[in-house]
Amino acid sequence: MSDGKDSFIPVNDGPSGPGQIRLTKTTKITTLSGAGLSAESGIPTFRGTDGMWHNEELMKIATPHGFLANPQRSWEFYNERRGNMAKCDPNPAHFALAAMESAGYDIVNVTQNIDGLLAVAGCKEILELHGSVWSIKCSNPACSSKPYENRDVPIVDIPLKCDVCGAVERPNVVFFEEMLDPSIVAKADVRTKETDVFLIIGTSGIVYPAAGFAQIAKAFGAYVIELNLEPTPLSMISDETITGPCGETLPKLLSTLTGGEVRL
Ligand code: BV8
Repeated sequence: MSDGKDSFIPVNDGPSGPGQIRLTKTTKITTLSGAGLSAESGIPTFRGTDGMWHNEELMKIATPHGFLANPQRSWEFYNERRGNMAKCDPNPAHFALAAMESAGYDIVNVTQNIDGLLAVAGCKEILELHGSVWSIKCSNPACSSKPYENRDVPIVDIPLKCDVCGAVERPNVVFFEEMLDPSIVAKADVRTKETDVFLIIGTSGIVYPAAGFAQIAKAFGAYVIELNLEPTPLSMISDETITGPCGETLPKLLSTLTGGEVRL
């Protein structure tokens, strides 16, 4: 936690709905976002009715062994997602977060999303817990090659092969059963523990260690606000839950909490 009381001003006691605290320029704000942040941009979520992870086969593909067992099939899956994401633009929720940053608020966006839309909207302080679908890396952990950006849609000669060691290349995302990048986790951990206000935006809150950052924020005294279409396991630790599409609710919330300074 930073300097405590004067970093944000509770307007009244007890959760009574949005707009009861005021964000100042010394308030440390951190967001934890999931697929719901990009849903209104046209990117499907994972666990909604037509969600990808309901498809056993796709769930298997997004694991290290699943990828290596069938790199061709895996690349077809990621090519399709890259193709869809390339057609999608940031929505008002992404732009509201970028507007906070450009207005001089101290905000860091921790995201599970791999679509890169926060950066497209203009956010600079971003921690991509699960990597980026636009980054490619060699699948051989012993290889000296470095990840690189590739925005081709589609990537034609799949599966890509590493120029250095010849192994297949893969999307630089965190598959299930894979460790997250420890340097990114460490940055998110330090930030979460000093945060005054923690916004949980559009995540089902069931994937760990990502969802755990909400619990850490709460345990370290942050004021937690969840924005979602429906309750999640993180609702019970939230001081406020705001129901509705975040493309509408987030700009309204940030405008209220900044006394109208940040308005989309
Ligand atoms: C790890 C990148 C240590 C790839 C993703 C058994 C064996 C091994 C591991 C585990 C296990 N059991 C549990 C685990 C841990 C596992 C995990 O948490 N599993 C879950 C499913 C239970 N975690 C891991 O494996 C992590 N690594 O633990 O390493 C380890 C190592 C070895 C062995 C054991 C442990 C790695 C997790 C990262 C996986 N990678 N994606 C890719 O995308 O292709 S996960 C995937 O889920 C995405 O990253 C996604 O972001 C993430 C979370 O989902 P959400 O973003 O929340 O999306 P979802 O659809 O679920 O929800 C959307 C929400 O938005 C909903 O609530 C909806 O209501 C809301 N919404 C929709 N529209 C809107 C909205 N809200 C507001 N406005 C709207 N318009």
